Amino acid sequence: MELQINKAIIIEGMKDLEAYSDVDVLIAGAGPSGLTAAKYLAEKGFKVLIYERRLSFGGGIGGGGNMIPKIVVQEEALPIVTDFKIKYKRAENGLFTIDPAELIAKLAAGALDAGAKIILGVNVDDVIVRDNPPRVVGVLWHWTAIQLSGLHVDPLYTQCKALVDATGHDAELIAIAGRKNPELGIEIAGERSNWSEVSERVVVEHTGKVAQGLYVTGIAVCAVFGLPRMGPIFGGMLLSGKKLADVIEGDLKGASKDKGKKKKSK
Ligand code: 48F
Repeated sequence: MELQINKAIIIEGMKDLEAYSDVDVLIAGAGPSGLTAAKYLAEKGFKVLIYERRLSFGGGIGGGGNMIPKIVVQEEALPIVTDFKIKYKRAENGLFTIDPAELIAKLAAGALDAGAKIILGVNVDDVIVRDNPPRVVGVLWHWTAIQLSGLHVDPLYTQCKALVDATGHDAELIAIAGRKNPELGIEIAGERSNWSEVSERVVVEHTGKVAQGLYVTGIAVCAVFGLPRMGPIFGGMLLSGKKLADVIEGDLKGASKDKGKKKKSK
């Protein structure tokens, strides 16, 4: 039996790694924004992969508000909450509360049911770039266990048409891409102190493309554009993920139309 267990895991696991080494959209981070973007992108027919550093989903959801087990969303986010079949309860001043455990489970189930793939325990370390025009075309990744060990092990690659930084407060992938590749023209402004009402609006407005092939969603948007943070209100994270799916759809469909035109004119 042991050999059959081995064989099943190795063959099927390697098949997955090979099949997902080239995707339409690669999302770094399975927090609320990454999971939401993944569901809507997969529903639009794109091949979507999430790499998540931890062995669990949800990013900052699980801690609720300072470990009190509730998070908050506002009315504008309820259509998304309903799409994921998440239960909510009305609170005061146009706010609604949600159980963090339910939010984590249903965001992940929604992304997976829509066809997105999630691989846990993967740390996205760096980006692959090309010039003319300067653009991001993929990532370098390690198993998190290797990264934590400090061993000098070379990474592997995943190629993508769109790379999404959904890594949270530090926008760490965009920071690395910008620092190592000045030609991408990325400047990280740094997250500002809390102003929930403003932040929930501007985080969605600024969600989108940062450089050719590189996109940002979620709280990472605040670090990139110098916007205030918002605390344990999550509507903006969901709305940011959904908006990003529309932005990427427009860009990728536009790019494939341009390719079609070039082929015809040859
Ligand atoms: O931090 P996180 O939840 O980001 P988010 O989707 O949501 C932010 C809120 O949780 C909260 C807030 C607003 O309500 O202020 O903080 O923007 O999830 C980010 C996920 O990315 C993973 C990390 O483990 C977490 O699950 N992650 C971070 N860096 C990497 C990564 C990396 N380099 N490679 C892979 N995963």
